[in-house]
Amino acid sequence: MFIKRIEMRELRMQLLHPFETSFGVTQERRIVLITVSDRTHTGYGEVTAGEGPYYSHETSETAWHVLRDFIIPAAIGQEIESARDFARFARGIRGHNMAKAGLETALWDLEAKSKGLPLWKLLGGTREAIDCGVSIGIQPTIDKLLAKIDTEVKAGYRRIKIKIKPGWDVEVIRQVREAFPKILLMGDANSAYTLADIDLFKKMDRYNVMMFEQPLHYEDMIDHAELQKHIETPICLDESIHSAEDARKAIKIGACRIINIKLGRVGGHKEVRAVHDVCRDHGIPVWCGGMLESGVGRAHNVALSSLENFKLPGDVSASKRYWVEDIVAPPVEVSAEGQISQRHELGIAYSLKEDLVEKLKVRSQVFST
Ligand code: OSB
Ligand code: MG
Repeated sequence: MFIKRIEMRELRMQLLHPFETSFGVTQERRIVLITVSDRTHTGYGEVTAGEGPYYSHETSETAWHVLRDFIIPAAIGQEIESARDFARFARGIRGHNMAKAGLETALWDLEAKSKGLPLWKLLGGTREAIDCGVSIGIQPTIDKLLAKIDTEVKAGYRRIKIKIKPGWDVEVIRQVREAFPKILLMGDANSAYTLADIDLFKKMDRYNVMMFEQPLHYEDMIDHAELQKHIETPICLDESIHSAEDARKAIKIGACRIINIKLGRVGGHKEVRAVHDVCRDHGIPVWCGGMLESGVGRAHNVALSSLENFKLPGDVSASKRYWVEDIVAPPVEVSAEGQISQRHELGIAYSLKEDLVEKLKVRSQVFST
């Protein structure tokens, strides 16, 4: 593949509903889309960084900078065999995994299209349909949360994740469990607690919660291993895992029993595969996390969720939960049974609505040979 042209576009997209976590509220997304072309085909990728440095240190702006000034200049005009060779263009760049994944994933889409394959097949996936869950943000009242859960359960979603934070935890979990005795329920704290909160986790341990996601510090493994010794509920790591090496270490010390894999956080499809394999080899199930993506990032998430060890429902849900109109056609849809079927078109298998993208675009930059 000859990297002939790369375009970065920043889009502004309004979420249908504000999304609140322990680290803040998101209403407007700044989405950086990457388009890469060789002489024949075009691949698409999405930078999943947030607007502010709250989930991680990266933002849409830092990703723009790192891509524009370091990654893209190293890639443009280069010939590569496979998207696996992307590492060459990021050599020496520490961190900034979401910036890297923006171009890396676009190259995978391009490679799949050049080879005449759907991306999920090129990645080695086997799941024709993936199980979907939803992530529900912190709500103004518990009644509003219960109503949202009811809507999502009726829509067919197979697992409900609620966001928790100090003051929105034990009582919320208790009431949700009382109202929905049978649902697969989990809580995501986005690093809002410390080991001083062990007793609170012991209280939440009673409600048959599927997992607590990233309860402690965003870089920690040691304290998570300690917390796991005191509770039955499995700990799932999100923020702390940036690579297969991180996953290996976390598993080794007992810091988690489940791992959430996010394409941006680990730097692209190649590392997703590596994290997936380490987890599989240790009997640790994984699931695909979400970052309030547009249809492009969502399509990549659908494809990677086809790998065998994605044994638990992910935060990959329908376009219509996020946007009035998604930028891909068709929109990503979830069946009444709570699944998304893999498509058989080439690459990410969803096409980009160019007119809509141009309308949402606030800036762009083209690099070409
Ligand atoms: O921690 O999983 C998270 C969204 C933004 C940042 C972090 C997280 C999330 C979600 C939303 O939980 C998942 C989604 O619906 O895309
Ligand atoms: Mg999370």
